Amino acid sequence: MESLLVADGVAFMDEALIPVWERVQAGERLSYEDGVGLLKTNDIAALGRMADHVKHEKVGDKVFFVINRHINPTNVCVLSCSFCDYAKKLGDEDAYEMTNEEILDLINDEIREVHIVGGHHPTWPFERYVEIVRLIHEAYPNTQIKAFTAAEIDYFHKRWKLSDEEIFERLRTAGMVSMPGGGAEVFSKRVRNELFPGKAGHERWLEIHRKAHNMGIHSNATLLYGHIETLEERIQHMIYLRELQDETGGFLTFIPLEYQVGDTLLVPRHASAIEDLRMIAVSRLMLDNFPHIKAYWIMIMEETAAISLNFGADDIDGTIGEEKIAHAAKAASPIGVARERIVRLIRDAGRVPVERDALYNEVHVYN
Ligand code: V47
Repeated sequence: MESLLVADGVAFMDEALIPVWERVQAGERLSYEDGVGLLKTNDIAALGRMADHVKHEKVGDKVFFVINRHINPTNVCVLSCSFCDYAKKLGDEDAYEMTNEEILDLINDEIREVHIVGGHHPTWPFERYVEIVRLIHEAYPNTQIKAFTAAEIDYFHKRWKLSDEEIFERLRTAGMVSMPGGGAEVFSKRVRNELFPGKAGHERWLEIHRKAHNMGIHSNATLLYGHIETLEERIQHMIYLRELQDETGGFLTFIPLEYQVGDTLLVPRHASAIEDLRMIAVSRLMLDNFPHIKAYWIMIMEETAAISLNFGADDIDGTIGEEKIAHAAKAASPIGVARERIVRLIRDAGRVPVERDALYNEVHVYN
């Protein structure tokens, strides 16, 4: 096939992308059909260039990262989601519950953001979750706390008969500043029935984020891909998010999460690097109202994350520390990296590293 040169130096192998590129350049919103078409194209180079154009319009050459630490206080969980290797039942040999000392031992003055998610513990009172936030906040008042997914908030609501607003108010008073984007999985009743029937469905996930945004609490959003979901379901998921973002403007970043096969083996192998790049690029193009797209290096590996910085991603998460969820599912990435390694990775991609805080305030630009 011959390549066709068009404006802004994008060479197209797939001519069907040219009208989409025209709309992207005009700043027009892409449709559901556009999104599905983009996920099906083999013209990955043109897809990347289009997404990079949008990324550049939003933040220029900047790529953000944060000095952070993931804390997963317990893996004990009442749910049995069939994609999850992390959750254990009370009494299982490898079930754990961290003590206050163990939690504080993971943090130091340098950590700017703590990311807390864990299991839906059957017997921990809600107060234990609040206590974890308060404990960290009191010991490290300058460290921002991003805590508990919408799935956990829904569990607290059902288990302890608290309103979502009261849950948020108590967590915020204890020191929580924002919410992570987990627990969304795929916004599809079909996928939910098959993989995570006990967990909050998409209407509830969106409702919880809407309420958080209405209370001034920013949050992230995710999509778990590379298992049994269809391409159409991925795009529908992005459109639900785009609609809520139109309404509230409360989302900070979108993170496509590559399913880690581990022992759950929903599919024989994890998504390819090309598929990971495609997801980053398509989400940058579809989610025109999301400020940031994050390449989560823990799940797609550092090499693919580095390439994704030229495929629409403008954030690479952070140093992480000791992540447990993806590593329980045998993620091959290191459990944490140093600041210097992230700065170098971003520079090698030809971008400008910007250290940020949990709310994307710029802390230091590495010119
Ligand atoms: O919701 C569980 C996922 C999520 C597997 O907001 C799995 O900045 C892949 O949400 N393979 C938690 N994924 C992680 C998460 C997250 C990560 C990084 C940054 C942010 C953010 C949020 O992990 C869960 C679930 O979707 N998960 N099992 C698995 N086998």
